[in-house]
Amino acid sequence: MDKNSKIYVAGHTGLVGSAIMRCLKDNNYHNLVVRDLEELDLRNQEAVNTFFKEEKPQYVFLAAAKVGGILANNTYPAEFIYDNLLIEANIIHAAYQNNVTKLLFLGSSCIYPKMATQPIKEEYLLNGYLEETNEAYAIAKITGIELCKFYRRQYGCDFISAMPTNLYGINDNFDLNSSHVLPALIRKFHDAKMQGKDEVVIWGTGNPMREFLYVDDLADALLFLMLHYSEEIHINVGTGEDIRIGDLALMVKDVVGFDGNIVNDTSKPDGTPRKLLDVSKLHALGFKHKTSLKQGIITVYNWYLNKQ
Ligand code: GFB
Repeated sequence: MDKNSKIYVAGHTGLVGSAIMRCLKDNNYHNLVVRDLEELDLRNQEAVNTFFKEEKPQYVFLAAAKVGGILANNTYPAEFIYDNLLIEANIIHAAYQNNVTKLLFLGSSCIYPKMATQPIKEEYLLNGYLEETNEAYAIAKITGIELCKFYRRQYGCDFISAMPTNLYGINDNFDLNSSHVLPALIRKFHDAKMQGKDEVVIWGTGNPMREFLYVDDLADALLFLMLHYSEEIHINVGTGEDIRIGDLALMVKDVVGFDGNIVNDTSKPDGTPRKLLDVSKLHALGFKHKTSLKQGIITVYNWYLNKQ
């Protein structure tokens, strides 16, 4: 991929897609192709085919997806599986038909079995049952990985898959019903501070462990993989460190400057107990994340404050 290559970023307004756009621009890739949701419905096969035929992108970052936190995944499983299957199948097939040089598909750490040995190696895919709260999303994402694998095997396409851990960053979704835990905590502690409340409710027991990667570090990793990785097996992208949700809440509380109590709502699900990725493969290739969790939360909170 050179600086003039025509690059399509699918999902360019989302958390991940917008970080990829920043990263590509910062690295002087200027021939970028994007389409807003209203212009191109990626679930529509004909529309996707027409777009690829007209634009003929050489490289594709497939960051478009229907995503959400634990409650959204659990509440709308049909939408999560249907939308994601269509988006992936349409883009990957069109990329094959239009001779895309290389495509990078984005999955998620929830593709691994609920009780996977920790830290989770790439090879553990499909060796156990999935976590129920995000099974629909996981099945769709596993299908995306398999599509890349089989299009590589049968047609020789250079399609690769990256599995990011839980992500956070600017342009995240802060809606309390559909967001992931980190933006939800930022908003909850901020609102409680502003409204002078004396407690903040967090979901579940606070005991699950999660690994968090700052989205601009992910984008750097994706560019690195686009340039240097070309294998059939997907590759994990994370920090290799995790934290208890209860301790994450304390960290966000501290950054926001809220001095009340934290209360647990155990009627809400915990989800998978732990999903720490084994990132030794990525590290061996020469990539390591830069942003500490505390620094990342400070950056996102400042961005959130400016947006208010
Ligand atoms: O980030 P989150 O929604 O996703 O939740 P998952 C992580 C943990 O934080 C769970 C707890 O144990 C939640 O119960 N939590 C505590 C909260 N307070 C809150 C809150 O206010 N909001 C939210 N959202 N959680 C998702 C999957 O799982 O992770 C997706 O459903 C995807 O498919 C994504 O893989 C990365 O890590 O549990």
